[in-house]
Amino acid sequence: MTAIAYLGLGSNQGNREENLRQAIRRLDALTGIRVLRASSVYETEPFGYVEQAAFLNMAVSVETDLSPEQLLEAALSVERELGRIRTVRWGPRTIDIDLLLYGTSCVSLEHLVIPHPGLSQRAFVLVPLRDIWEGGVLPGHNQTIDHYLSLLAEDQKGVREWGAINWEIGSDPSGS
Ligand code: GSY
Repeated sequence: MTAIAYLGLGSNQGNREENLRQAIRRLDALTGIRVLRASSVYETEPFGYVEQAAFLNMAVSVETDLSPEQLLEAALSVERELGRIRTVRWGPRTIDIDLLLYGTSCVSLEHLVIPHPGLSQRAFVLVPLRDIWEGGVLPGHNQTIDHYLSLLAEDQKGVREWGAINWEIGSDPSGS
C-alpha cells in the first residue's frame, strides 16, 4: 500500500543549495520512495539556537510504500550520507530531514511523532509545506496551514523566498 508523505528539509552548513539537491536526489533514488513535488526554497532565520547561520528550508512530497518508521530510517540514512553529525541540539547542520506528515496517520512513538511536533508553530516548515500541500486541514490538527501562519507574528516568521532547486538528474550541466 502506498502513502503520500511530506518531508521538511533544512541546511545551514556548507553548500546549502547542493545539500538540499543531493538530499532530494538520494531520497528519490531509494527503493520505495518517489519524490513527487518540491516547494520553493526559503532562506530562514534560525529557530531555537539563534547564534548560527541562516537556513535554507524547503519541503517535498513523496509517494512511498515504506512504513513511517522505514521512511524515517531512510531519511536518517540520507542525512548520514551527506555528513550530518548530530552534535549540538538545535545546532548547525549540513542537512536535516524531518518527517512532517504521513498520509492522515498519527504516530506517537518514542523516536517518531507524526504529525511532526512543532509543525504548526514554525514558519520555516509551514511556508514551504503550503507550496505543495494538496489537502485542506492538516491531519491531526483540524486547521489549515494558512490558519497556523496567521497565528504567527510577522517578526516570528523570518522566512523569505530564495529560489528553486533543480534536482532532477540532467537538470544541471555537470549532472552531479
Ligand atoms: O528543525 C530543523 C532544524 N532547524 C531549523 C531549520 O531547519 N530552519 C530554521 N530556520 N531554524 C532551525 N532550527 C533548527 S534546530
